[in-house]
Amino acid sequence: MHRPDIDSERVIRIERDILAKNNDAARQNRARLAATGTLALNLMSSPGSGKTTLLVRAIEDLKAKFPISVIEGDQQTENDAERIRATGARAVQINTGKGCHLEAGMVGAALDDIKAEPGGLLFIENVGNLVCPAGFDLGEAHKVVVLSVTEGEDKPLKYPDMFAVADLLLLNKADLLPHLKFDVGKCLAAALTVNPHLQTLVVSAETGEGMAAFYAWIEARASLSRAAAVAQA
Ligand SMILES: Nc1nc2c(ncn2[C@@H]2O[C@H](COP(=O)(O)OP(=O)(O)OP(=O)(O)O)[C@@H](O)[C@H]2O)c(=O)[nH]1
Ligand SMILES: [Mg+2]
Ligand SMILES: [Zn+2]
Repeated sequence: MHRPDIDSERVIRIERDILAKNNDAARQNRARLAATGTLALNLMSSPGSGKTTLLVRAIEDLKAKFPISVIEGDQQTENDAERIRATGARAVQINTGKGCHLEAGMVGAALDDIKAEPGGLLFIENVGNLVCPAGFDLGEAHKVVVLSVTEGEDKPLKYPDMFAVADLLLLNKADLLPHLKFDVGKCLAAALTVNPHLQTLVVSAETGEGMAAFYAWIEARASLSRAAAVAQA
């Protein structure tokens, strides 16, 4: 909100209403996902950190074990959904137009289209943006932030909100480290300064380095989601 003609109290009221509406929709999504024992992960990063590349590889490696669906968020184009569909997974593309993040209501509408199979994985790829997606609960089980080594090790300090709300950091493009002055330890320390509970994995979506640990992380949480749905039924 940068309109000088709207007074600041009104801006705060509008923001509060938007977030309250979002939180209601997120609660509904979370209940739906819990009923089917679906593990939903919300992937967030700056544009180009490698979210879709990570998803394509993860789907290829996990599709024998889980039914997998993907909700793709971008301002424009169907490109990422097409990359996902090439793996055989179901994908719904949401175009946000001028919007710069996904909201829970959009995810709820996409869930109607997807009809996720019970006990599966749902990956939500948020709009490439390291700032405001952090503020919107989509009903996911976990938020995963992707940062690539070409972006600079101080990003967690500059954009702390995203790292504060995430449960897992995937530090991607590790294959490029030999070509860069990038201190992995310093970057992870910055992330942990912002969020001491953040779990961190160093990966390459290009070579597959480190991905087994990500899959183990997913599988552990997917079995908890399945067990909770069985207990609830
Ligand atoms: N070297 C290297 N390149 C990568 C890796 N992961 C992704 N890339 C490249 O980074 C570029 C962007 O990757 P995408 O997967 O499209 O990134 P994204 O985060 O989905 O981008 P948006 O959806 O536009 O926000 C592509 O050229 C990928 O090939 C990696 O691990 N190593
Ligand atoms: Mg993408
Ligand atoms: Zn936004």
